[in-house]
Amino acid sequence: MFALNALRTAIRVQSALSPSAAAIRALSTATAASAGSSAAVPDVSKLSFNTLLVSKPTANVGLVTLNRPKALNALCDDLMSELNTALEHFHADPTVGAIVITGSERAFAAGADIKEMQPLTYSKCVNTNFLAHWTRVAESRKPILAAVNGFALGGGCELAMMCDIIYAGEKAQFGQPEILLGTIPGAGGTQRLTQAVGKSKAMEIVLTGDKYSAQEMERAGLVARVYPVETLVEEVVKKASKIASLSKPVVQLCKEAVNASYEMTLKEGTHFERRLFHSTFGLKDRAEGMTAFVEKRGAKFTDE
Ligand code: CO8
Repeated sequence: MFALNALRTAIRVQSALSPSAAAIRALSTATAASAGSSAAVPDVSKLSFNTLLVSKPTANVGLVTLNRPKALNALCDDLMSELNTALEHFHADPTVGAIVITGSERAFAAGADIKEMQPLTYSKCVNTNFLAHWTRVAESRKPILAAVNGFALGGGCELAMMCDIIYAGEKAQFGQPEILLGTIPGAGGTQRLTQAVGKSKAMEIVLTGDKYSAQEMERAGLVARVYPVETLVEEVVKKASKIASLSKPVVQLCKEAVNASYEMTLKEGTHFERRLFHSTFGLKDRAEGMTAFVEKRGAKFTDE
């Protein structure tokens, strides 16, 4: 069992600088170091954030823990900017093959920060293109797994849906309550949710603003698997570590092919899939995987 809490505490570095600035500075230093020498790996312990904890619970997994406990991890602009920075860090780290995003046992995230949004006007939203930089998670090349305990509401549910796989603790609650606030979902709650659970269920969720259990959302197809609350993060890190141990280019192609199903017709999608499948025959890892099977041994992938 991972000593996650001890690890999180140990890697949190307090800084007198503005945490975002400190994080960005540390990231640029780490990235520059890694560009200078292919052996240099950006050091996660150099990052410090206001609203997140970051760590590497295994050598090949990056873990981001949303950390605004008093606000139930409400997604403020600062948190989303820091999340982008943390993701950039893990993308720059070649040893990381998969990323896990989690929150606390009480809340994954209770939505976008309503107190921050309350004074916004239409012109401000349009002029600043509000939420435009909140979708970085969905653009990740590396697989991202959500480990959801507690509330995943509004933007919290949308953030989970931007991830590639959603795992839930058995007391997790999902919902899109924006309608109760006189607004509508703004980061995929009407789109990704409908793709995941179908029109009728998605309509019920967004039109009532009700909360739904992890078990119901697993049955509906939103959640891949439900775990006990206390072991959720550990189990998800194990899944992420397994994915990260496979061929990175093949994992990436696989993810790209699944995501293409959102955008393409069946004919286009299966054609795209077949072409990507053909392309794996240009990889050493494809030769190694099949040879290892024939020789009855474990495959040793080199990401080539
Ligand atoms: N924003 C800001 N603060 C919040 C939020 C939030 N979304 N949710 C909870 N908090 C704060 C509360 O204000 C409270 O703070 P304080 O103690 O200072 O008053 C603290 O967290 C604890 O909350 P409660 O006392 O309400 O705790 P309860 O256990 O009684 O209730 C609930 C928990 C049910 C989660 C309740 O807090 C709640 O209903 N929260 C709001 C949920 C919601 O409506 N979410 C949707 C927000 S709109 C949105 O997400 C738009 C998405 C846009 C795109 C986002 C892209 C990623």
